[in-house]
Amino acid sequence: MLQFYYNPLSPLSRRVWIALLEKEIPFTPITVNLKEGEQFKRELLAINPFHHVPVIIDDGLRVLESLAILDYLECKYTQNSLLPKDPSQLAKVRMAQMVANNELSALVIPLISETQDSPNLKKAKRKITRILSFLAELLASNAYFGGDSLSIGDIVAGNAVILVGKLGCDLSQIEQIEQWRDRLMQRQVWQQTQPNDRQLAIFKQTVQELIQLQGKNQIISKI
Ligand SMILES: N[C@@H](CCC(=O)N[C@@H](CS)C(=O)NCC(=O)O)C(=O)O
Repeated sequence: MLQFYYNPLSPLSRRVWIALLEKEIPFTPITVNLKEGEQFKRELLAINPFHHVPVIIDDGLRVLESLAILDYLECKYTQNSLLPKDPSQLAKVRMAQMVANNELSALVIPLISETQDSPNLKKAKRKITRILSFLAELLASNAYFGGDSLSIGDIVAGNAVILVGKLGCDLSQIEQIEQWRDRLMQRQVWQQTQPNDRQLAIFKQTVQELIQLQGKNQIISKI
């Protein structure tokens, strides 16, 4: 059976976790305790030399990098497809995915580390508003980025947007985004995988500790 190395508090693991559950792929979960530094153990470094989760091992194939894993799962397991065939829908799905991955994810750091009156926090929030407006434009009147059904774009962008919402960004400023977030959160898989308040507090504390240890710039790729 497919082995899934992950941590339930890791936002990038959550992308893969959701895809596995949404596609109803049987898997064995293996929790890596990042707080205890388990990712640096010899056996885990053999699986991912960059000491990151998520990683999957499927039929003897090791796949790391969350976006590569999502594409692999979609290609190998055709049920409950997460990618549209229509070119314009596919373009929208990929834009949502890439903008969330390349522009939005890094802004989680200032939301956690900056004080309320900090200019960096204000700047980050302004950029988040710009990103949310762009995502709303992509959604237009559709339920999801690829049309009527959930896609990889919704999984990657949805996780990032839900997280920035929980970290104090006002999602109600854009009605379409708030409704889309609510639509995602009505899905049983999303209710099962999103962190509760206690888990969110632990995640924030872990990020703060990493910032103190390594500095803000170094940890952006690690959350
Ligand atoms: N680009 C990788 C990044 C994975 C990543 O940074 N994972 C974090 C958790 S969300 C991690 O394992 N951090 C532990 C560490 O850096 O030691 C991906 O998308 O899979």
